Amino acid sequence: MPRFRMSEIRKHDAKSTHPWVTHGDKVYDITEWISAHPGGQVILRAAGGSIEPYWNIFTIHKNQYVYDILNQYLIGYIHQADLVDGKPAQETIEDPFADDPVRHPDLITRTMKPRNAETPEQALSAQFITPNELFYVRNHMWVPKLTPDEAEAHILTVELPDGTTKEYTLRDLKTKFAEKKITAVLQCSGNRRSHMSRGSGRATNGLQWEAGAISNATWEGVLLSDILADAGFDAATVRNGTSEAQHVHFSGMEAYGSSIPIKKAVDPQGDVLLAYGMNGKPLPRDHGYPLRSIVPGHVAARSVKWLSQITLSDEESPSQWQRKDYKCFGPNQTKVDWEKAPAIQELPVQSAITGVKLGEWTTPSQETSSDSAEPAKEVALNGYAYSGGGRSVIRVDVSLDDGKSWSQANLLPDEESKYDGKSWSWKRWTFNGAVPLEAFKTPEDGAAGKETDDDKNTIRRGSARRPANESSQHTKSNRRCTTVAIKATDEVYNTQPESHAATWNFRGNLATAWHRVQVCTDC
Ligand code: MTE
Ligand code: MO
Repeated sequence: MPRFRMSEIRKHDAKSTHPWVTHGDKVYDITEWISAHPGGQVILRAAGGSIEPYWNIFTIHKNQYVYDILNQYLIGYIHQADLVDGKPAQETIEDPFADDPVRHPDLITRTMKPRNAETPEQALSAQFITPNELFYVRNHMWVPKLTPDEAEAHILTVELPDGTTKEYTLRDLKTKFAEKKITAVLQCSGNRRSHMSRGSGRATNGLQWEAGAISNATWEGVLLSDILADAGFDAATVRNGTSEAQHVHFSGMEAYGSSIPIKKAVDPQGDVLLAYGMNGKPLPRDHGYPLRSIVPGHVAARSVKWLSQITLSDEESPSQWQRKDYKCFGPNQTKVDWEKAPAIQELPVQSAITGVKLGEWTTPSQETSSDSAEPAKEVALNGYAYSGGGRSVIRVDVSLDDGKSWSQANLLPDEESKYDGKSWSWKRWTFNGAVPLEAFKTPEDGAAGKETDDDKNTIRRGSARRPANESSQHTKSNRRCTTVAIKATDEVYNTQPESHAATWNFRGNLATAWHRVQVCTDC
């Protein structure tokens, strides 16, 4: 069989009429395979070079039957001159993430390739609208790159159940349909997963997010229901039960995909957008430039970035992110039947503490103090609360003694963002209170050793001086802690579970137990 120089292989890229890929020192002509490839055109991303870095991302390919398929297309080998120890030289293998955009340094990086980063705590409750550059990033693969011209000409294909298709360029969407703005939260199903792992003492699979895999933005775009109607889909068939289509699939340019029920897509109060703008600017590349779906009230996995295809179908999306991920099981179930659990769509009620500040010791005044009157430590808390399905949060409860007694936080009067009675945004809350001295326990009392969600967020403030009237016994061990806890309730009175152990699932999805943070002070 012939041997090919790398310079020749490079010419058989995605634009060539005969795309090639390499694996090891073998060269394959994949022209015939593209139309049959289950992942579609995405295989072209590897054309002109090695397929291996992609298989490291889509590990499903590391399978004998995949090698067998590829072997049918073998046309030769890489030239000896381009091999080092029988393998292609490292620098000839392209990094799929080489084109990823530069990210704001304040984002908290969980993984670089693919890029996953959470919004820093200060930014979570500082503003109602998360700035674009601090909005959390959750990518399964690389970030597609389009020039502004390519973006305007970017084509969205809509396929109806009978197989007919209609194409829209981004320009069509922007100029031929009414623009709609929706302010909505996106929350990853893995938000607070690390709290579930620590709080339950059981490891979970997945990115160990803290409380920052959630953000709120104003999205500009067109209503999905308008586009479906234009493409020839009759929404009345959904209402009268004769619709063949039961699901709307969204496919991204890098092969990510998922789906939502057709009911949500055509619900006049559903507000599903095909968005090209974010907070008044074009979508940033990390967030789906030039087009993404925004499914308010649903898990963010359904808000598909770099959107290129919409398919109406009687079945859910066949993608692994629809069928083999983003589902929950019982705490005892570790070998699971994926088919049996529904895909997560609407989100449950969630809340988190994103800031803790300890203030001064306050001493009760002479008149009000009784014999037992004790000094207390001022504490200021803030955070967010959110519920899925458009259900607004009606109350946030705060406990300064780990759940024994509760008070209510103050919900900030942010823009209501109610759309036909639906609330798609988070609510920010603040709380000012005082922790009585007796609630602070020395670590020996057990408080500091107890599992809280936020061991690493433990607040240590040594600034406060010991109250003058405190007895000398406190001088020996001076670090004292208490656990503050919060929970939110939404408009249908759903609330958060007390323990992560009770909702633990091996994938660590939907970690919504009370957020508990240990607050320590040097008395
Ligand atoms: N869409 C594409 N095309 N690729 C992806 O990896 N990740 C999904 C969703 N849409 C993803 C995607 C997941 S799991 C989440 S949580 C959100 O995008 C994150 O959106 P963001 O990065 O804009 O915050
Ligand atoms: Mo996610």
